[in-house]
Amino acid sequence: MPLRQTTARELIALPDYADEVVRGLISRQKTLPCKLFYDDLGSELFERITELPEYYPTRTELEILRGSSGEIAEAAGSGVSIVELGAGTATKTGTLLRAFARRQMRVKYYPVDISPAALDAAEKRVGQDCPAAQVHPVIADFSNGFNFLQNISGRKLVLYLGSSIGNFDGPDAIALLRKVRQRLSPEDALLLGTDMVKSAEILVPAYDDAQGVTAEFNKNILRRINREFAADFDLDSFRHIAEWNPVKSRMEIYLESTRQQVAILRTPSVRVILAAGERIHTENSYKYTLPMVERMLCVSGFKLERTWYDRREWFGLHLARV
Ligand code: AVI
Repeated sequence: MPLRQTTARELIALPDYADEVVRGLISRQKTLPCKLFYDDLGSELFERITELPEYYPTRTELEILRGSSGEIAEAAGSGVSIVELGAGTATKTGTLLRAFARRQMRVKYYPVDISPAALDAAEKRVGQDCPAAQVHPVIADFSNGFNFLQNISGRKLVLYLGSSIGNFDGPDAIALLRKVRQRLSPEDALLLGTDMVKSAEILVPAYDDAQGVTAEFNKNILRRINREFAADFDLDSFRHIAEWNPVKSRMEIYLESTRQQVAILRTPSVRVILAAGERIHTENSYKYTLPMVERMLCVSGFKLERTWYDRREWFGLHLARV
């Protein structure tokens, strides 16, 4: 956490994303990094999103896992340890772990997350869903790399589920996958979940639900900025926007100012001037075709081996090797 000197005597600790936040808010197209969604309330709101009728990705991926875990375990090979990046509370992993437990004597499961509370919940859940699995939680922040993969011995299957990769722009997604690739050996594999391209009639409601949970999730980023940067954003003066961009193949999420307004950040001192209708871009969620997935994996040093879909082909689980 960098320290900023505000007066000769006073030192204030700023979060390490402070520069990114300030740069984003004073740019011509204002932006905020979507990783800031996930404070305690944001993580709770995201859990609620995954249960909404309009938000199909979570239950669709689970449908694939329920139908294809046996085949996935067979294709991954024998004697593998399962490492789940961004495991959260491990809601979807039980089915897959049980399929591995049927094939091999021991299943080691390494849920990796930045949140110790989520890892505690993951350990409890897996204890119930697959008592045969040995759980080894790993607290890690991916922005510091994937060194922890080196400390896990033997064959590995790395899971990156939920289309979390879709929240990274192309070059950042490739950089992340390359870093994972560098820590893997030829006998290891990656299971990547991606949300597939589909009609705007399905996509837009998934990111702008009738109950307004996603709107609340989006606005919570300003609540966090208010708390962490002593700011005074008026949440009621912003509107949640979710748009499908077919050219960039992504859902784009914004907060649109409903009036001309000035928000002040006090630490560090920044004035944010917003015109009526001006937007803060808070998130992209990329949707893929199979050639897009193949290319992303290939450029990152992986080779796509096999894909499993749900019955509507809305979501894909891709097994890739180095
Ligand atoms: C975490 N991530 C894959 C979600 C998505 O669908 O892009 C985040 C999300 N944002 C709004 N709704 C869900």
